[in-house]
Amino acid sequence: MTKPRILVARAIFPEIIAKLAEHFEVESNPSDEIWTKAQLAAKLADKVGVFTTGSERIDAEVLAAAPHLKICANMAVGYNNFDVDAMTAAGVLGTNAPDVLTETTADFGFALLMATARRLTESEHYLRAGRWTKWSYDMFSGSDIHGSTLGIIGMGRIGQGIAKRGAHGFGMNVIYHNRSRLDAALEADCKASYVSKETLLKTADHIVLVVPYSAASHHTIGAAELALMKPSACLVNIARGGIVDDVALAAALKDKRIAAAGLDVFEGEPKVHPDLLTLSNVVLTPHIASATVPTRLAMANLAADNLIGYLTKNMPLTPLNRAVIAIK
Ligand code: 8YV
Repeated sequence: MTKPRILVARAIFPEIIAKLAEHFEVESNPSDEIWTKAQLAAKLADKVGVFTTGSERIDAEVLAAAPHLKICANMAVGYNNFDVDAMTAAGVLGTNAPDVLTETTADFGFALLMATARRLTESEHYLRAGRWTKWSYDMFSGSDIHGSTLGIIGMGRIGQGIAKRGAHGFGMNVIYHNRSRLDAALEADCKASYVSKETLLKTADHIVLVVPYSAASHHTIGAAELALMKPSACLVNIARGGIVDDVALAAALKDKRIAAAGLDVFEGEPKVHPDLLTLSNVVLTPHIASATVPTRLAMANLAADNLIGYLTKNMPLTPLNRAVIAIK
């Protein structure tokens, strides 16, 4: 009996390919070429499943070229690369990779906050350039993390992980804004208080963005919001490009209207706005918040297990549009 055909759209751990190959005929992408939309659509013409990452956009046009497709398994918790409505209309299940990356990503959010507030990369570049000739009293003075007010926008699992690190580890006063308020037990666990977006912007010493990307969250931080922030404040974005208006942020950083920013995600990434590259008060990392070996392996395993679970037993682990399962 021939095995069902699936596509793995990006290079991935060999053991994940081997695991998938026990169940499926796998077309993979070991050279990690980034396919155009037309190439991806052509490759999906005879596939029942696809393993995607954030770089593959699955929309109505791609789905129309994939008549046999039943599942798209994303190796990411965020799934703004999926048009979920179009997938549901086409009877295609989407799955994401939640939970397995929560603590690793919260660790990184905190690392980026620390690096930004304490001017870590800026000072390292200075040292490496051979410019450190003497100590001085105000050299690379930044702002404190401990005891300061941490504002978190987006209080899902990762936001809660960052809140706990701040409140329990660094004695921070944690305030948050979210579409819905957490229940009292979760708030107590995170030692976090719910405030309006405006109060958060005005009172936080440091702001971390962990909100999922959608049309509604586009430019959650733009010129108006940056104007409300303290001039001493740091802004950290580990959510998605497009949550921050990068042009407005670059202007605010240039004019020192806020102190500094730490960015792991960018509008139009992997391109980065050229103004950000020239500024010293911004820490820039290439979308690596979930990048530890065990976590990336866990994410890849979860995506693979969603493909295997759905295509062999009709039982995906982390479905996004559950309605599709009932229809099939
Ligand atoms: C991924 C992420 O590395 O999970 C997410 O939503 O942003 C990252 O952890 C990236 O999306 C690649 O799939």
